[in-house]
Amino acid sequence: MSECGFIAPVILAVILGLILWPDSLQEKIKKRCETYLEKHGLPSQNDCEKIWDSFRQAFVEKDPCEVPPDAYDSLIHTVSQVSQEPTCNRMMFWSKTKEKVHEFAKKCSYVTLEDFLLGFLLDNLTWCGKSGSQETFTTGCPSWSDCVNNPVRSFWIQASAAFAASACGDAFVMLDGAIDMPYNPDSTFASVEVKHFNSSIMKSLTVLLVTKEGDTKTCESDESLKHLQTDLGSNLKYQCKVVPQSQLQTCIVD
Ligand code: JS2
Repeated sequence: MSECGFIAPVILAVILGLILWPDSLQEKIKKRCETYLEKHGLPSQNDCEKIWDSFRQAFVEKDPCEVPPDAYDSLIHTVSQVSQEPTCNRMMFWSKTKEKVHEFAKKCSYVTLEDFLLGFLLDNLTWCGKSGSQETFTTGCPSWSDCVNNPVRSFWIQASAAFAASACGDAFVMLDGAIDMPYNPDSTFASVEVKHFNSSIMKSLTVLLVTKEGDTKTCESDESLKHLQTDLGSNLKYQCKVVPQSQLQTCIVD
């Protein structure tokens, strides 16, 4: 086969790939935005464009280690104008239980941050910008621990704070009963969310301590949960229930 005969199909494949596969960050986020609004029966108009612009301005043209959490305040405000579902008594936090909590929340009609538009848009994505560049990048970005004010870490801190501050009625948190410290002071749940609970709208927090066969940890025996109770203070009612992992599918956590 002549060289031309070989190159043409490759070029065609690349072009098709670019058209059929939304690989740019902007396309991914706009697609997620439209999917969410449609699923929740919300009018999209040009809201997804506004959301993209608010998101982009938080980190584009900035050193990827100089993006503080409040850089996302405009995005959080824009998203709150577009989609604000009252979900009192169904909000669920988590720590070290991401897969389990999302399966449980979906089956048992709870809502996590990732079920809200704000978390749904960016769950499992990586992004950053660069000084002096208008581009957005999804590779070569600082990891969670490379520097404190990186775009991804700052987003989840600010989004988690906003989610926690909006928690109303009875809220829940799924913690892992199989690890040494289910309530880890360095976790986002402990260091951000618990600190932003608002007892003027939130009444209680119930821990669902998920255990596997043979786990001996109980709500009463775990030292870290005593620290959670202290951190909650006296204005929020605290409850804790051991939930065998095998029971999660039944949605019965009483
Ligand atoms: C989601 C990400 C990503 O209550 C939960 C959520 O609201 C979350 O925002 O913060 C809590 C979980 O964080 P924590 O307690 O540090 O538990 P973990 O299992 O160590 O989760 C680490 C990831 C939390 C922040 N985060 N959240 N979707 O794509 C995502 N990426 C990161 N880094």
